[in-house]
Formats: sequence, C-alpha cells, structure tokens
Amino acid sequence: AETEAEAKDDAASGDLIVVGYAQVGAESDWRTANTESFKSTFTEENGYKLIFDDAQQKQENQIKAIRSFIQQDVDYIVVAPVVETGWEAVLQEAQEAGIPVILSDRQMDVDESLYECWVGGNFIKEGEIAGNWLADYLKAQGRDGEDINIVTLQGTIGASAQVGRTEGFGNILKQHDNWKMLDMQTGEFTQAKGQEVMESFLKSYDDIDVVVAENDNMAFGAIDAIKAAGKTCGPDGDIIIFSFDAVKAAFDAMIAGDLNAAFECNPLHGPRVDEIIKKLEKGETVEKIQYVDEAYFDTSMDLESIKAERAY
Ligand code: GYE
Repeated sequence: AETEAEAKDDAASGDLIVVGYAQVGAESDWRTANTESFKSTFTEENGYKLIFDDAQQKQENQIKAIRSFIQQDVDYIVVAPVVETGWEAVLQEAQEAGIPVILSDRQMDVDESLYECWVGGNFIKEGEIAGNWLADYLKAQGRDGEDINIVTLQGTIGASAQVGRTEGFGNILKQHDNWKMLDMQTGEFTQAKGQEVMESFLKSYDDIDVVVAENDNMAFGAIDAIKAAGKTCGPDGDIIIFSFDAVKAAFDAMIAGDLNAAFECNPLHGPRVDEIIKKLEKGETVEKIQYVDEAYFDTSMDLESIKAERAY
C-alpha cells in the first residue's frame, strides 16, 4: 500500500516520468548548450518532470544531488560525471533503491552493472583526429621536419573528456619524434583559467609553436593571453591553436583568424537520453555504450555557412 507521502507525490507528478539530472556545472558554452538541451527536452508536454542540479564542477555536490534524487524516489537518474572515479557507493545506493541510472557526456570508471548505459562523444578519437589534423597542417606548410613545441591546456583532471583527449592527442604525438610536449596544465574547462594558465606558459616558454586547448572556452582565454603578450595566433599568426567542442563562438574565433581548428563534441544529449528512457519504459534493451558521430572544422572551410546551420 502507498504511504500518504507517496500518494501525494504521485498526485503532484501525475503520470509524468520524474528524471533527476546531476549536471557538472556551467563552466563552458558546451555545458550551457547541454543544459538547455535537457531543459527543452524534459518538459511536461513531453511527459516529464525534470529535477535539475548544477554541481559547480564538484563531485561531492553531484553525490549529494544523486542521494537527494534517491530520497525523492525519482524514476530515472541521469549523471554527467565530473570525474571518472569514486562513484561505486552512490551508484550502489541507487541500484538498491531500484532506480535506473543513465550516464551522459563523460564516462565513469565503474562496473557496467551499476548503470543502464552511457551516451556521449568519443574523446580519445577526438584527440587523435586533432593530432592527425596537426600533422597534415604542418606538412602542408612544409614544416613536417621542424621541431615543434606544444603546450596543452587540459580540462578538469580526471574528467573522461580530459583523460580521453590527452590520451588521443598523445597517441599521435608519439608518432612524431620532432613534436615536443613542453607542458600540460589544467585550465578547468573555463575561459578565465585557460587565460591564466596560458599567461604562465608564455612566461615560461618563448618558443611555443602549438597550443592544444581541451575545450573552446580555454582557447578563448588563451587567445587573449597570446595577444596580451604581443604575439599572434591562428592561420596567419605565430602560434597554431585549436580546441575541442566547436561551439558557435569557436566559429567566430576561426572567422576572425584567431583559431585554427575546432574538433566537434556534440552537447545535444537531451533527445538522446529521452529516446533511451522511452525504450527502457517499453522494456526494450538499450546499447550499453553509445558514441555520437562528430566532425571537425578549420579555416580552409566555408565557416560562415556551416555556422549558420549549427544549433549550438
Ligand atoms: O568539452 C567542455 C565541458 O564533458 C565534453 O565539458 C564535455 C566537456 C566539454 O566543460 O567544454
């Protein structure tokens, strides 16, 4: 029999499917687009009640949010985990409460039985595509035999987006004896931190050829730091710079001639998670790991018309 509290709960949500979304934070344009994708998909008209939590990039906040979703007995928990590790205990609690967990965006390093499935970008592949793009670009410039000094602005350390992009680019770096990684430091996926770290790189090294930014917003900060130091970047500049995500502002930076390339990571996971939940509701099985297709863009392309077609 239902308790009075449960009955009240049912009445409040009606036939709506209650979804708790433990979001990372609001650190980047990508993240804003991702939040917007969930908020516009998980609406009452679409049969949902969304409980949204912004963890401000802190795992402890996300764990608290998941526990509160369990307490509220939501129908599904969706998590975009800040980092990969440290989730066993809270996922076990969700499992014991019988609440299915869906992972989206970043991955978790946990036993597969603790979640239904994951959907997101292939971060290792993104890093490898970027590395191969750089090799081709240097070759086209006749610089493939030169010594190339590289620095990396890393994302949040331990986030699967950081781990994968660092690893993927590193796989290509290994194939080029003349490429040297001078330094790698985290810019926490934010523009402000990206700028700060780039300022310190520019003070430590006067011969940087390439900046790898593990998201667009850190590249925007780095571009400001490079200009403030009296240097230039982009296709006609002193320093080659590229980043991951390919949000609209990255197209503006490429069109302005400040950014060389952007490697796409698609943030529009709301409809994908909606589809997964609809399948689970019907008792259908879902694929455990679901990678989203991604492209890349550089200044050799017709960026104005590509940008006009983009949703984020
Ligand atoms: O690249 C970055 C955001 O996890 C793929 O998180 C996501 C990353 C994205 O802060 O901009």
